[in-house]
Amino acid sequence: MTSNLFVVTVLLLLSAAAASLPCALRHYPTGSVCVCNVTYCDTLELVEPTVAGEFVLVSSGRDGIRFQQSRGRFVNASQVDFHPAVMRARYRRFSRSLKSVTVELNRKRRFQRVAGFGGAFTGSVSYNLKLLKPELRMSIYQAYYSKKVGIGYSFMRIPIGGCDFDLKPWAYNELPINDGKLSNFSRLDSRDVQRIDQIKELMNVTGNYEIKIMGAAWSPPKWMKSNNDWSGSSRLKEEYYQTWADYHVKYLHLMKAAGIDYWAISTGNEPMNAVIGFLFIRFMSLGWTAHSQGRWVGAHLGPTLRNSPFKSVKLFGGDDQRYTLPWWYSLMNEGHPNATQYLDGLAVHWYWDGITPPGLLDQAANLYPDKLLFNTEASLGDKPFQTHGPILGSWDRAESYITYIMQDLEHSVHGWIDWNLLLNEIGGPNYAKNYVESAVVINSTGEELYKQPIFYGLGHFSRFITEDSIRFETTSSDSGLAVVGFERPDGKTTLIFHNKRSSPCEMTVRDPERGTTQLQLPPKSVHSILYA
Ligand SMILES: *[C@@H]1O[C@H](CO)[C@@H](O)[C@H](O)[C@H]1NC(C)=O
Ligand SMILES: *[C@@H]1O[C@H](CO)[C@@H](O)[C@H](O)[C@H]1NC(C)=O
Ligand SMILES: *[C@@H]1O[C@H](CO)[C@@H](O)[C@H](O)[C@H]1NC(C)=O
Ligand SMILES: *[C@@H]1O[C@H](CO)[C@@H](O)[C@H](O)[C@H]1NC(C)=O
Ligand SMILES: *[C@@H]1O[C@H](CO)[C@@H](O)[C@H](O)[C@H]1NC(C)=O
Ligand SMILES: CC(=O)N[C@H]1CO[C@H](CO)[C@@H](O)[C@@H]1O
Repeated sequence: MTSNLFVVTVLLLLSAAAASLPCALRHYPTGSVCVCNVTYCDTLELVEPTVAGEFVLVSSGRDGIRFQQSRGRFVNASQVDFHPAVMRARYRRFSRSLKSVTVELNRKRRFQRVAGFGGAFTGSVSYNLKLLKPELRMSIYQAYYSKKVGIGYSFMRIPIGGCDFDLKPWAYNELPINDGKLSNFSRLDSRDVQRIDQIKELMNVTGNYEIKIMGAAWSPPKWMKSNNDWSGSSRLKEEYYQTWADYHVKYLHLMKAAGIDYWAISTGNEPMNAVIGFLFIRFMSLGWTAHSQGRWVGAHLGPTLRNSPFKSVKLFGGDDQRYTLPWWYSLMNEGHPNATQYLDGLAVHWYWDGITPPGLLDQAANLYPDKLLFNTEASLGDKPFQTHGPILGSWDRAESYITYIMQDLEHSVHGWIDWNLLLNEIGGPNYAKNYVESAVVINSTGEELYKQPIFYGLGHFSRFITEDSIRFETTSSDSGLAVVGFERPDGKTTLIFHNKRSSPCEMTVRDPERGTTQLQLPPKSVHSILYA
């Protein structure tokens, strides 16, 4: 299970200079995880290349490597610094199965500017963190949000009130009922207070005080809804349209007073759940048609937010599946001509991406070129025929993430936010038993954390594609090797490669500005290369 497959052909095979702590790999029948305990947790520490053409390569794969580093240098093809004979000797072991692939860069063809990556801090995440030994809590904060030793997340999604990842459904001002003035929404819930303490601890420990927080409500208190219930088919009662807008601004006020500033809110999580999904979705939801949500946003939420002290908080629409693109937004405007004008961004969820064409993302981006396009939720094990909850060490699940993150990046997406940062062994807690996978799993004893392959898959993007990186065109000569490329604001280039094959491949990268390099990629592996 060591990294034997991995050779850089460009001579300069320096020892990994950075003092990353390696993964403490543990094998389960279903795969391999990296174990963190109170005294140990692996890190990703990089010495970034500074000399033109020098690179650091970070690799993870099915066979057990995790963020393994090597270094090398691009050479000009004309210089022929590397000789095919040398390579052949090194690669003798693979000579029969080696597939040659060429990757070409075209920096002149440029696409979207990436904002960043993140995860969701649900009630269950907060609950799980509370179970952990303090040292492990610090490790998980670092693992996700440190830009020095972790995967450098910069976004965080937080439910406004409850969601399904909680011990029970909840909202503010559940009592008194029919209280249009929200007279009892004057303080935060104790669950918020706990979460705020944890977020402050996270910021303190990681030194990352710039985290951009996005809020989303799942459901108002039951009395605002047509069915007076948490789940099932529902709509917002017309007489509470303004109350529901005020509720959002009250929440922003109370969070600000507690020291947490929001970067954005959405118009509400998955509005279709309580319109078409209520037969199988058992957790708190509020149903909207696009038309009525347009009326609410155009006449209530939009003006209320823009006339409040939180006028610069961004507003994201949709927050639902890809198949709602782009028709949801045009129907919103039929509900109110100003509806989409209030939106700064379009939020989309991953769950049906497998059967919905990614071209819908580009259509939405073309129709609304000034709006941010974010994936705001994804988690595996949601379908009835799948294993719910974590599969420890599943590389297939990491590959699924890698595939869909790349697909989104190739189709106009600016930001990518994962679902729960941390779940327990069964993928919860979740009062609706809607258990799913998570990139990091806790042992409920609080003594260990398991970093799943998904965590590394995410990190290959989030750590390297820094804020304001611009995607440029890349092509691969083989469909088994996927690649995306970015020019970062610090002038460095990063490429992420995914060898989907069950065999190694020999890859030649041609960058017209830096030259050529050859790398060998193990079977089923993902790589980030960063060069000056
Ligand atoms: C913690 O993990 C490290 C590295 O795997 C190991 O050496 C150590 O024994 C572990 N400690 C405990 C208490 O399990
Ligand atoms: C206000 O809400 C709290 C729960 O947060 C509840 O205990 C209390 O009874 C409510 N007050 C009124 C007047 O309904
Ligand atoms: C931040 O950490 C320092 C020690 O590293 C501690 O003294 C301080 O109380 C912490 N602040 C918060 C808000 O947690
Ligand atoms: C739409 O917004 C404009 C200002 O941008 C305002 O003048 C107009 O009245 C609004 N339309 C409606 C129907 O509210
Ligand atoms: C969690 O820890 C307990 C106690 O050490 C152990 O028996 C159990 O196997 C651990 N769970 C996993 C998934 O390793
Ligand atoms: C590493 C190296 O020598 N790179 C050079 C390759 O050639 C291009 C253009 O011909 C130069 O710009 C690079 O500096």
